Amino acid sequence: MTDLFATTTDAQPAREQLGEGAVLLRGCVGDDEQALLVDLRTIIKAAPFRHLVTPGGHTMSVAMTNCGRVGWVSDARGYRYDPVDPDSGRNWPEMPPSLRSVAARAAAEGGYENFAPDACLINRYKPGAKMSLHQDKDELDLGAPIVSVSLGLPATFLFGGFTRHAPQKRYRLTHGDVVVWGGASRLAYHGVAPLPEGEHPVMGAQRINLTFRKTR
Ligand code: MD3
Ligand code: FE
Repeated sequence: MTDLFATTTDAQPAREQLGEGAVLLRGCVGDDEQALLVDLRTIIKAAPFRHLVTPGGHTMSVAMTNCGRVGWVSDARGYRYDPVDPDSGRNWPEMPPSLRSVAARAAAEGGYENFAPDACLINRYKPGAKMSLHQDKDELDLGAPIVSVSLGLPATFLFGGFTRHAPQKRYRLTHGDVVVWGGASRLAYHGVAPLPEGEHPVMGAQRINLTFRKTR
């Protein structure tokens, strides 16, 4: 029945197909949020966020760290997955069960049973930070999806095609949203628009994005 007292438009659906093999699971973090945030804090203490430099010499506006067997790094030599954090000389922090289970649960809901990521790239956006249009193709197993978890301030995600100049669709990703990027979408160009100013009740003035990857 129509709600005569409704003051807002309908909530977004819990599940939305963004493209072939790409599914947005809104609020999929759910009850795992508290444990995930506690473990995230521990990871960030052991491997603090840093601004990587691209092979072209540009410092990224997004700050990054990693957990898992390997982490994504960028420097003058190029992009690669490396078991060692170059800032500490130690291995990256392990991927805790709280993170692993959110990724596995989302992957399964997206149609990928037994998703076993060995890397989790953690991106931190402060207002103004953005991620330019790119493809993720440094992973050897392109048959596995990438699972992304959004926390904190909402961002506009740009979802393009298979060439840099294909038209882009825009999606708003908010706290607790998870996207499973598999199939044909795995090699789509994508990026994030500059993060607007704001204050999130749980995360403060930032957005943190986790991307779970199977690199080999
Ligand atoms: C679509 N991160 O770390 S997550 C990245 O919000 C990255 O920090 C963005 O792009 C962020 O590489 C977007 C969503 C995402 C991640 C990987 C994808 C979308 C993707 C791989 C293929 C297609
Ligand atoms: Fe990406």
